[in-house]
Amino acid sequence: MKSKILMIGACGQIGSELTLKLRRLFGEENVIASDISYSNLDVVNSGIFEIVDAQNYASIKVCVEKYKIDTIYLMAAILSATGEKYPMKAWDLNMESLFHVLNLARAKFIKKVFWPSSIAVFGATTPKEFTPQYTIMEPSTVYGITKQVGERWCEYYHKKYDVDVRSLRYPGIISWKTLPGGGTTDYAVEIYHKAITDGFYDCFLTEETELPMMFMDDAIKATIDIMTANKDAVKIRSSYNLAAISFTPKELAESIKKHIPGFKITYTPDYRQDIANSWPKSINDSYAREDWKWKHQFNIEDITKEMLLQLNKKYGASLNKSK
Ligand code: AKB
Repeated sequence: MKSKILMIGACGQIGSELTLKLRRLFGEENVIASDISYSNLDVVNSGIFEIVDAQNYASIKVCVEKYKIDTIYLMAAILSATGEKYPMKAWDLNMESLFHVLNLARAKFIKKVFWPSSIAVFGATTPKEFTPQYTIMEPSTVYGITKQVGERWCEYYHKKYDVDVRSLRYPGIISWKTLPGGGTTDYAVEIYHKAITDGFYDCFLTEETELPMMFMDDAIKATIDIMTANKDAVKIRSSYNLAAISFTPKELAESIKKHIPGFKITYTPDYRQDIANSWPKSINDSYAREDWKWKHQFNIEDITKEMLLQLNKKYGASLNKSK
């Protein structure tokens, strides 16, 4: 029997692409998308969609029972930059939603959970280069604190209640379909949009701020790989380090200039600089590579080529439409 999946936060940056991919793989009738509003029409119109409030246990449970869900991907979250503006909101959403889903699994309403963690679990005292899986973790953002605490709870529910919860520490994710919202790594998406629409980008991080990044296709692949791996292969039940590439805003701008020679970039660091300064520059993800054979595909040049190609089509199409 095919698994019945509920995506919570299906209109967001990762949730939307994950929903569409899972629908292609497992059939649209087996992937129920949900969010607090109808904010992504591709997701809403490509299968079953329900309004679900991730902070309301009953709202999730009704949906689980209605569709006989056995697997939940919990993609709703407030990210690092927004979390610093609304700390209590970030704490409440990120923690309450996780407890609701873990408790549904503990009570055996569902069998499997995916919950995303982040490089934000690391902090200023963590070794910055090739950050190991097990190391000092003193996150300085509310978002990072929720992710670190969440990891501890995931491992606890796995050990104490045999909950099959799987998790990845995502780096910054680069995609062209849906915009990210409220993160520190968002510059690496905005830059491509601005390169096409304005030929210019004012970056909110300094030119030498190196951060771990990944193309969306790789992030989706990693997520589906860990969720379809044999239970025994998933040895880490807090969250796996996950890596692809690392670069600075200057290096990213250089790769864009190869395609748009006139592209200009300036740097006006804001409050997000402190967040970025506290995060690793690069990640050692050898456990993921060993345990469930993770391998990334896209390097910076591949990403730039694909982003510019797809966004050119997108903006070309919308310009034509407005004519
Ligand atoms: C953010 O910048 O907050 C996120 C993340 C790295 O988790 N993209």
